[in-house]
Amino acid sequence: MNTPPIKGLIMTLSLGLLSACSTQPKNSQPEGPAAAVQTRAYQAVGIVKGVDTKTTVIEIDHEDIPGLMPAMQMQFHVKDKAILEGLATGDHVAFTVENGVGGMKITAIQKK
Ligand SMILES: [Cu+2]
Repeated sequence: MNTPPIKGLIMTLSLGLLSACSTQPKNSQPEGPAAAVQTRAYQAVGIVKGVDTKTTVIEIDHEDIPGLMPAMQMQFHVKDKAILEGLATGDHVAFTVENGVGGMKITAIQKK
């Protein structure tokens, strides 16, 4: 009786499949729904160019915001009207801007 070398062949195939499955994913970024709703916050500085407390919009001449945009003068929406209290044109400010679903929003402003 001859034993065909089939057992050895199966062993080899199984080992091959195992090593293929043990490859680790390299990606550490959030994926799927987590990435879709992710909101990033950025710290920025600038000079107030105008405050509109009725529409909760503030215009700021801001410096470069790494990862978000270069220096420019633009209008931002704020998360809450209270954030604009006590601010006036010409104020030097440090602020936090969140970029997420629905666009950018300032969540905090401190006078410098
Ligand atoms: Cu800008």
